[in-house]
Amino acid sequence: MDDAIDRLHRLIDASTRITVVTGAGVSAASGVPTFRGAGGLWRSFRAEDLATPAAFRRDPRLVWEWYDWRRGIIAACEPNAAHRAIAAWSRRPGFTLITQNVDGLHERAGTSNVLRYHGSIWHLRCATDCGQPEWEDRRAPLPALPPLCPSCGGPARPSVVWFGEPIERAVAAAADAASDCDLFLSIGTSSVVYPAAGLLAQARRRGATTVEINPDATPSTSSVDFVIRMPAEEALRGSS
Ligand code: BJW
Ligand code: ZN
Repeated sequence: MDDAIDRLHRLIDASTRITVVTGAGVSAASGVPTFRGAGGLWRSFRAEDLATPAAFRRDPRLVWEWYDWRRGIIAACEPNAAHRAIAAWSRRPGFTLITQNVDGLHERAGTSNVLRYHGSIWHLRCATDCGQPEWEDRRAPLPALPPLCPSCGGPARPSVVWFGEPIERAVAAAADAASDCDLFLSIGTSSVVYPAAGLLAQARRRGATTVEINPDATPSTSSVDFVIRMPAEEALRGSS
């Protein structure tokens, strides 16, 4: 496995345009539960059942209880060695991080050029789209659920991307552009949620060398150039 890590370091040194996609596995060692797999149960709910506009319409308080609970966990977490290594890479010109994570740990590790593909759990927006721009609220727990829009007094929602919702146009366009790169790393994601999962194949079609870092196999495993079958925080420890 040391050979694979050496190979990764050589590739990073030799590449100008590097794009990284991360998922929940990158934050696992920080104590943030993943969505799927062992230990990935979100309070016995499936993400597919709560992270939807229909679930919010049906029971906004239940959905908010889930987010408030997660905000409380994340607030007590610190970035780990994987976040720090990616932050160090981000100081190179030509580097882009596309994260599916809403936890903000990459930003807290000092990463620049972060595309928050699925939004941010620390940002809220009006559920009725009254025109109020999204706002930041880092209180955990929130004093009342659901929190209210400061403009219209209607319910607010987390500014995240739920199933069936589009990726924010500018973010999707920037991620699409970043898939045109020399080296594309997929780290800590199950690669089952689209369109994020499609970025790797797109990068490969455009000629990128592709690498997966994940302790488990994913649907992308068979199509990458090589795999580092390890937890990200171990594979990237001391990497810069
Ligand atoms: C470690 C580790 C360690 C553990 N180190 N690794 C094409 C085909 C099929 C379906 C679709 C398709 N296109 C669209 C769809 C529908 C849908 C979809 O993909 N469904 C699939 C589930 C089948 N996609 C959508 O609906 C998307 N929107 C869309 O397509 O809109 C189209 C549209 C266009 C125009 C108008 C209207 C609509 C939106 C998807 C939004 C996903 N949202 C969530 C919730 C975000 C907010 C929140 O956090 O609550 O995003 S769901 C959830 O899954 C979250 C994650 O970002 C996302 C991905 O999960 P991730 O990060 O990969 O985590 P896990 O838990 O799955 O995996 C963890 C991995 O880590 C595992 O592999 C472990 O092995 C590994 N690991 N420890 C490294 N230490
Ligand atoms: Zn409003």
